[in-house]
Amino acid sequence: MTCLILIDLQNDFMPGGALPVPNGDEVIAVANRVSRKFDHVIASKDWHPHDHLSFASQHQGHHPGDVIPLDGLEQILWPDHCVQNTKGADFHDALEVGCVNKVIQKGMSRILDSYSAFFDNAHRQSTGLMDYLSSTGIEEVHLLGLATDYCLKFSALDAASLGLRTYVIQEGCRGIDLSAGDVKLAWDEMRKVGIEIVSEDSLG
Ligand code: VGL
Ligand code: ZN
Repeated sequence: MTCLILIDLQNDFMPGGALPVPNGDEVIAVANRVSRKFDHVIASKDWHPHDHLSFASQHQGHHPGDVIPLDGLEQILWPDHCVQNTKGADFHDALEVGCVNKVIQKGMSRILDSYSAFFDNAHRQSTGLMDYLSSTGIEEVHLLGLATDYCLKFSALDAASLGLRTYVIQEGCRGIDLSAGDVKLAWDEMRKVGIEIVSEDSLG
């Protein structure tokens, strides 16, 4: 069974959103074209409470981009984004959600961020995605989405370390590059652990 995982194709990560990924909207057309080629499509949603502690607004004197210790981990502070049940947390309007078989929410625990669609950043809690894949008989995943250097990368790294054959569809990803070079490093990190970076054209 072939499976595509769409990472965080939500309004707040699009140009004009709260945490815009440059050209993030360009991947929607890729997602729509590619979704038809897979047996099974899963979409993740960053899904934060309004007072999530990854938000700079929750920490007096801090600004987006600052890094603080949070519950034993280094946390990058972000603008408020993807608050549960807001327009910013909705999928982009042009995403063909009819193709999506399953939605996975992440980042609900106030104190812990969750870049990966599999586990929170401390690897304490699973989102249920791996159980879902196992019970559906899925052993191989293709991923695309936002952002290359955060949620996409950590989802792909977890997929590979869980023993799934993992492919990332290059044209379907855009990154933030908070520090110049982050996106390139993310691609290198993924390749190093055996993740295959593929182009849309190579899909059957
Ligand atoms: C993301 C930063 C904060 C992402 C989510 O989807 O890549 N990045 N929350
Ligand atoms: Zn987030």
